[in-house]
Amino acid sequence: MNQIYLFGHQKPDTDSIASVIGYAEFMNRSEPGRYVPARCGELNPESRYMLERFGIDSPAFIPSVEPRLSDISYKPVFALTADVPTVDVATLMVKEGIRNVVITDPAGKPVGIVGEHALAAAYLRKIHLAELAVTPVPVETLARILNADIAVSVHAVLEGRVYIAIDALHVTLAKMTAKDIAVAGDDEPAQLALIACLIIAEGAPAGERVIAAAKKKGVSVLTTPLDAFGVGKMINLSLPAREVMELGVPVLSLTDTIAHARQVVSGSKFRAACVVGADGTLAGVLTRTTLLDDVRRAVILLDHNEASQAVDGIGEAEIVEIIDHHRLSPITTLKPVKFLNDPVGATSTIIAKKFMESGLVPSPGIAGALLCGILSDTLALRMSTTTHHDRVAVKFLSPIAGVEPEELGTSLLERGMDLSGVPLAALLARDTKEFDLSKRKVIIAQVMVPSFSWNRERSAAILAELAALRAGTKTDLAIALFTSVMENASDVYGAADEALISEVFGAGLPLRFEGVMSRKKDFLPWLGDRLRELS
Ligand SMILES: [Mn+2]
Repeated sequence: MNQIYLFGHQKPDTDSIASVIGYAEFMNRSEPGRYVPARCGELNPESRYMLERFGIDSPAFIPSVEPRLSDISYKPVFALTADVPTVDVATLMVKEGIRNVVITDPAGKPVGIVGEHALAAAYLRKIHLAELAVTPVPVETLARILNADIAVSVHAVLEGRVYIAIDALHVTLAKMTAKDIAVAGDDEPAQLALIACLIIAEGAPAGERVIAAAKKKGVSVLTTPLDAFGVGKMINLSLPAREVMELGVPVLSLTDTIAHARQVVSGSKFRAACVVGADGTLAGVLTRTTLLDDVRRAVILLDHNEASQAVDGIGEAEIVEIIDHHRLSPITTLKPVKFLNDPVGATSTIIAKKFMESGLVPSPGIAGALLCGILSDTLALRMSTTTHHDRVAVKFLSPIAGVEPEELGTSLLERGMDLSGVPLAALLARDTKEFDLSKRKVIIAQVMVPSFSWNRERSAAILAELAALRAGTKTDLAIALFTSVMENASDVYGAADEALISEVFGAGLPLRFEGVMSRKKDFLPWLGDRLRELS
């Protein structure tokens, strides 16, 4: 089951995050776990508040939907460790019909690769006929390779040159050291003389005298049905994979893009690459065949339909659905796509409608999130974009979430306005404009507040800050508007000569200005008129 990722737009707002979470829950009711809520930007303070308040996990941060190696499904991996005899590697290759076996360290991290080419090259390069030898090999392993019985077991591991006793006995004996291995046939005097480590070939038995002598001298004895040539050949194949494997096979990470992997694989002499997980262990082997598939991530876009607002890599993704409430400037798609655009106040309203229409009830946390999405996008149902559907959705969601929409709206706007923890001076400096009005220098700051109680609780501090601002900027009049969208009004604060304040405002500050929301359209013309009358 391929997963489908749900994304809001870049720099996601609360409606984006809420609708992604809400729609993922809605869709997962019928296909649990298939729909993954995601985001391609940082959470804003309002969205963080929403997730915290309703105990919801943040959507996964996925900055790009460009296909990655993790989007490919890999065939089972055939890997062996470096100490495994090459004959086992070759057997695995034949049995499974594969061209390459990855060699890993004991922790499972790839260290090399054994392929047909490596085998051929290694045996041409490494095997010197004059010097048949075993690298350290457990006696059991050697016996298994030679299909041999262990008649006397003294050594755990064998290591040394291998001599086939075809010379005159004294010549062979002259060459051998105590650790070397002799291969003899059915010739008891030779068997007895050659004792160092003995392999009796051609199915000849190990006689009692030989066994007794071997035990006395501390020598291992193996008997095998193979002839001397077969023993020599198989001893060659007992080389551990480490001696044969090729190094330098490219290693890619599951997080690498497929585009990058294509370059690496086609540029490598192996025409393959090992793919490893975050812990460096082998996750799969990538070949040119694996890369032929057209891999695309399936995505659903919410709260936007423009490519410029979408997650990076959208051009290489498969869009399966779009749900939005904005103007149309849609992305072009390769396949037919479900597309629902409804000009309601929030995408979260559309998702809430889906729950209502299907008779499903969202969990309390999801209901709370959708409520946040609607209240955030409609400024608590006060924006002109608010529709009947938004109000119905709020009525549906509030009791499920167990919250009062008024209280939630105010709390959200407060977070959205990001007033908490910001010093007053910084808040006043965020949005200031300077004007020359009838030869007076005026500076006007504007701060959006969730409710007037926010500024009324801080009136003395605000007036003090404005006095400092006026001194610092050498202006005649420093004004701050604290505007509440909820109340469609502004509280006006100011610092100037007392006489000027009372002449302009006719009273002490702060003063409530009903209907004044815009500094440019509502307040500035009024102030300009007052100052002109005074001059
Ligand atoms: Mn929206």
